[in-house]
Amino acid sequence: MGEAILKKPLNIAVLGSGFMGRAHANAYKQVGQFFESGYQPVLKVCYGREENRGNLEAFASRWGFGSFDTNWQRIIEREDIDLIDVCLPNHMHYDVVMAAAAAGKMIACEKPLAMNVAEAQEMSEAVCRAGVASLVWYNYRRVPAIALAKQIIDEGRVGKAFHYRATYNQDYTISGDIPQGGRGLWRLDSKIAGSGVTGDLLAHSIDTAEWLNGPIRQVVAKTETFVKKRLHQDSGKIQLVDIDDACMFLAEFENGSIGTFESTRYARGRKNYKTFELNGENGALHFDLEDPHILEFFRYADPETGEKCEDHLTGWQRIHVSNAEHPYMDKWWVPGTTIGYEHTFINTLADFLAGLESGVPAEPTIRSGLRTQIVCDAVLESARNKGWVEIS
Ligand code: SOE
Repeated sequence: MGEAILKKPLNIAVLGSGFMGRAHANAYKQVGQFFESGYQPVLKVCYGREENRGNLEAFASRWGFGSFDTNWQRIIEREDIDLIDVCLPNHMHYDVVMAAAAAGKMIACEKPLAMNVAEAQEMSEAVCRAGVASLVWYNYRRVPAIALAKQIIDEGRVGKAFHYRATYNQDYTISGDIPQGGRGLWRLDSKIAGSGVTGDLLAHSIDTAEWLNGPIRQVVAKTETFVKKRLHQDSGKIQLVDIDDACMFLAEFENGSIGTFESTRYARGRKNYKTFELNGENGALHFDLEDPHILEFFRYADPETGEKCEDHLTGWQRIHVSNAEHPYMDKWWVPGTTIGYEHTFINTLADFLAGLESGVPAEPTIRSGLRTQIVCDAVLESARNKGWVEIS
């Protein structure tokens, strides 16, 4: 006979019951099964709009929430809630984060953090003032292969960086018959989303790039909107589309390397094609999210001795990132087996909980996540003004 160790409950409110609401709810339910933590997330309440009450009720019961509510302000006022998780359309992030910080709640917010830098700056200040723990869900940092790339860079195996090349391409908006606005398609409405692919997809690429290769110093961008008018699901009218359907930009990094970034929702055949390649003096790395367990590494020189590898052995190594030695993988299955998209959220949450215990916050917090918003806004400004924009 023995007694189970009781963990400290962490009472969660998930605001939003769409794609991200599901991904996060799953993470809260799974994390304690696979990672050691003194905290046990408890799905207390979820929020959705009154118009979606039916869906919300079904969502609450499927994921085992204690209750649901169609009033998010009331949820934030609840004393029994520790953490507000924001899985709402982008135009709501500011109001919710400001209210949650004022109420002294921990906050986990989906990306992009805000509609623009001005909002993100205020949100960051509010969170700092309140002294609450926070997180922005840049989940791709927790793809084991991307975390391994970070480790390899930190070990000096890539060396002085010359080129960074990123893509994030999808193809789901090519048809002009797809409406804008409403559930699932609010990403096409600039009043709700803030921007198109820049905030939605390039924000991920920028977060990964700055994490791996350091800060971006300046950018020059070109955006395009291919379908200029679409039926709006809310108004029932044909309305102008003013999000960026595609965006490409050049970047100069503070470490002297130069980069290209490409993102579109019109790359026929591409579903969630997020890639990067980093070419350095000692080696190179390549990653493609459509093949998420593989990290390609080109080993040219030993970082310690600076000596070139033997000529007949140089070449790309295809690392199947599934060994217990690889980031996060000791928490999952046996070597050679794989994990999926949903696990990136579980890994992220595990880091957040570990940060609560150690006092060293998991990155990015809302404060450091502001950085990606700054770069996104610089990219959009550059596209508008057709010139380089420096990032302070
Ligand atoms: C858009 O289609 C989207 O769902 C993004 O909003 C997510 O952040 C991305 O990871 C997958 O694509």
